[in-house]
Amino acid sequence: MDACFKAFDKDEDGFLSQSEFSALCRALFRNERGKPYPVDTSMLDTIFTIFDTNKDNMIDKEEFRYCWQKWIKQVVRPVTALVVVDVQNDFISGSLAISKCPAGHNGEEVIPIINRILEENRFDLVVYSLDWHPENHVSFIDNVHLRPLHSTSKVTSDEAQVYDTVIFDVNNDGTPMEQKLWPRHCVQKSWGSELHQGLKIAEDAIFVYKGTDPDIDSYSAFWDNNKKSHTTLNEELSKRNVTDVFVCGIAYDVCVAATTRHAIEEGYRTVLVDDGCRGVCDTDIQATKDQTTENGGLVVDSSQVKGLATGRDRPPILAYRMALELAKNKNNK
Ligand code: VGL
Ligand code: ZN
Repeated sequence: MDACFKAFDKDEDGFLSQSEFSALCRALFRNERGKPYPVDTSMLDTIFTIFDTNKDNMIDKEEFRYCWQKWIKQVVRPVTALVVVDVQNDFISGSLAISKCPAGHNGEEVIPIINRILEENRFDLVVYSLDWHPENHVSFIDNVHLRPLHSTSKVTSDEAQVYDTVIFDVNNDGTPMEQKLWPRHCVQKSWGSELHQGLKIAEDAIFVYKGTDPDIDSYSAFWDNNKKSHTTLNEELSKRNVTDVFVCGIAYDVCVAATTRHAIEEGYRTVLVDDGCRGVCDTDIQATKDQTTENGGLVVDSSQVKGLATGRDRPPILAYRMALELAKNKNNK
């Protein structure tokens, strides 16, 4: 840390000026081959302002210590998790096989890609999420008669078709809840809910079960669709000090999309591995990529995972997002 400070304190005044700090950032933000990423100055200004806690336009040794401990260290050596979303039989060749959906994807194609990602990288944690529904789950088309619909539901129980969206009247008290209706799928302990047998299971991996409450669906591996109750995922990540979450799996525009969005919302540097996903509908898949990028995540090819996970490829956007996150947490304290 001291050596780094010294190296960039060119005028040796014991402070990093804005231009000295910018030089440090430009040295930091390089790809695997050492080529500097283009960085806009407004981004550098914002990062400088975040770490210049006392707003004297200089970063002193104490401010630098914080910057080093909470930011530079993580940018250079991230703590990584791979989240493999719902690579289960039902989505590949079972009752909700995505091959029958509009995009016509073959879910099985993620298997060799995810296996290769697991072979080529050493993640600090590997997580497999499983859609894990009870028999009476609210998302099953054949259960639509089990619960009252809201007066505003455009589709009635008798008319409802697979992939329609209905509005349930939660607790019959007038609280509306939208629900897309799916074929019965991923029933707990059934063949359809098992992970595909070709999928490599990493050592010390953990499994996260979602959609277990009969009355609420849960696309994300973090939160249910109403963001009321959470799985163990965030706790498992934070107890290992995970900084970077890589997401892949099925379905791209449903459970992968929701998991990626929540990973960003929870403050993780979030990387969506495009070719490690297969989905339902092309326009929704494109929207998932666009939203990920707009929210400060990264959409990459699996060949880029290694550079990112080892901290040798350091795109500015992930570091920038992390600095913003630090600022947010500071302000909330
Ligand atoms: C999923 C639809 C219903 C998914 C889960 O894993 O993407 N899709 N339940
Ligand atoms: Zn489901």
